[in-house]
Amino acid sequence: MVQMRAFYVFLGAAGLLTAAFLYVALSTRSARDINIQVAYGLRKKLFFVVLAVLLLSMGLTVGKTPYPKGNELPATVVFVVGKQFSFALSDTPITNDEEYEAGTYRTPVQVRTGSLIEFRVTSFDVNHGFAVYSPDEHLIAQTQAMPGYVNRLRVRFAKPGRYYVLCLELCGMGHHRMRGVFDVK
Ligand SMILES: [Cu+2]
Repeated sequence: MVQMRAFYVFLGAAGLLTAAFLYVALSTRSARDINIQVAYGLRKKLFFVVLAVLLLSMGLTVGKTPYPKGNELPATVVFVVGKQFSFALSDTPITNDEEYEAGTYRTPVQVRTGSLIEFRVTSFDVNHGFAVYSPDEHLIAQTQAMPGYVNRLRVRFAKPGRYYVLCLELCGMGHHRMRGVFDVK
């Protein structure tokens, strides 16, 4: 399970941090003279080590950011509005309560497998969490649904099926039953 793996990584990292604190606490119990030249030399070395690590991780991850693909046009745009306590999804813009109701009760929006889908997500009342779950109940993607803002979430779905949208932001008494639905064909 991903959660258990994350928990073990956390335990390992917390253990290392605790060991480092213990080492520093025990090794500095009694005062001793410090050679300033050596300390500055060490600081310089540490600076270059950190710089190398940062540059390396940037080089390895920069290609995976969404920015180089920003010019690609989505095949389908899905308009999403969150409102206590449901999500309305539609292939036409939702600008008022009437369109919101229509988007809530319509037959689920259909999108195509493998094509680039852009969700334009906003809210009519408070902040909601727009979280997309696959048919086998895995969290695929998420963004915030915020009043006054439109957040764009681009997703490519590999598997067809019925996908659910759940709210991941505690937004009120009916938060637990807040959901939306769409189909990937
Ligand atoms: Cu909620």
